[in-house]
Amino acid sequence: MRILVLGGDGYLGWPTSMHFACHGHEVLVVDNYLRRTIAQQTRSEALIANPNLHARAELFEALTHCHIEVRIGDCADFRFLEEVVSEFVPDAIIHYAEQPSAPYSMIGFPEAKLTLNNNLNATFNVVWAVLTHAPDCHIVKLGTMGEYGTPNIDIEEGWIEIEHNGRADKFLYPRQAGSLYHTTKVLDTDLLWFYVRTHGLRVTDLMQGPVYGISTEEADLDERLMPNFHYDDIFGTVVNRFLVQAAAGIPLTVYGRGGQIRGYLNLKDTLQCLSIAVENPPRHGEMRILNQFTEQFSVNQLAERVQRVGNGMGLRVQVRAIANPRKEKEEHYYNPVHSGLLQLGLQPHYMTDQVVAGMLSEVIRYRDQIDAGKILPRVSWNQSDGAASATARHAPLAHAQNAAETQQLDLPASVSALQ
Ligand code: USQ
Repeated sequence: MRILVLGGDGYLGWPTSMHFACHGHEVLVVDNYLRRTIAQQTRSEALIANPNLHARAELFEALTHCHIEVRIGDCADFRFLEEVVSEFVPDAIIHYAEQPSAPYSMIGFPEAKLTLNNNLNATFNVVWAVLTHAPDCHIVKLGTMGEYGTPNIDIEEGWIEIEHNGRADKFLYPRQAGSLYHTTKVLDTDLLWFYVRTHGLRVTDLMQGPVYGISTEEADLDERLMPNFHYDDIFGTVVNRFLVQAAAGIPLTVYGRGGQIRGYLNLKDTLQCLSIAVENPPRHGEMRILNQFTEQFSVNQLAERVQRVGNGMGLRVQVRAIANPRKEKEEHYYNPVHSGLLQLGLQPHYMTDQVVAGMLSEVIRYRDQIDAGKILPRVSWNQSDGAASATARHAPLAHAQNAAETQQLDLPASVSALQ
């Protein structure tokens, strides 16, 4: 198949591109390095420095004889995206091209505006590029379990049947996200569902939980092919952060009471899920929604596991509850269905002690590169606590208050133009 990966430089985008290229597909990746730019500006660089996409693709080809085509450009720029889609005419688009950090989206106005503009414009442009130039193309959209929030009822797989005053109908399951980033994903869902209903698009929406891991079959070939492994408070997800903290002898940062439950999955399973989605396209006019995680844990359970395994390896891992910078339920009911991908053949890699030990050993190899200054949360969901959030910005931007000042963010031209 001809597979277009949007956001191909990311933690998931790059391993996904290698995976499909190694499985006989023709892969074109697109990225504008927005995440790299933001990571530099917020001092959130990854643990292991990654070469740029052209260099990574060249190295990957030398090692595997599999080719990945690279285009640098901005999916929020419709002219650029329609050119790519009309030339490549993909069978499937994997759409990761979004600002993916919840904390970044909560720093303040410029960051929220960037997240909203970038994410919605990219999705809207994908829809129109497909309608105009590749109407048979299957759009595989990375959604998030965070769209559902943590309701006090079971979470269904995308849809819910509702009976009301003696009548019944099926609707999108209610969504109530906990950050502006997660809210842009809710808005994406609505946009896609509208165009599926009215224009017959074929869409798979993968509602993914937090991903962990550093290893994939292809990334293991050379450290320069590794995913961008972030451990800071802005781009690092909780398991990856705990692994780095354990390796560096920093107490594990449990936010609040630690009863927050989420559905997690290994990076290797993200790749499996993407393959399953691409190989099983929905019909025209169908929006298939799959909850993409393999097991659920509370933050406390994760901390206990990393502590136990780390101590077994001779580390002295401490756990410390710190004030929660987010607004989220710290004790709650959580029971999401996740049978769709299993029925389609997903074979999970569970988070066993052995898997945690393997990840810890890998991180320990890079212990000298860990910057302890990147660990504590700098972004508060509580706007009155703005001073803390401002420290997450590049110094000259700390007092940006209006759209004109946000131009200083030094972003790709089309993103800045949309502010
Ligand atoms: N947490 C801690 N300590 C930390 C970091 C996080 O207790 O040091 C807690 C958070 O408060 C939260 C949970 O761990 O309750 C998960 O946080 P996270 O940072 O791993 O994940 P999140 O911000 O929700 O976002 C990540 C990805 C995002 C994706 C989402 C899936 O960055 O792109 O959409 O996971 S989900 O969480 O299911 O919405």
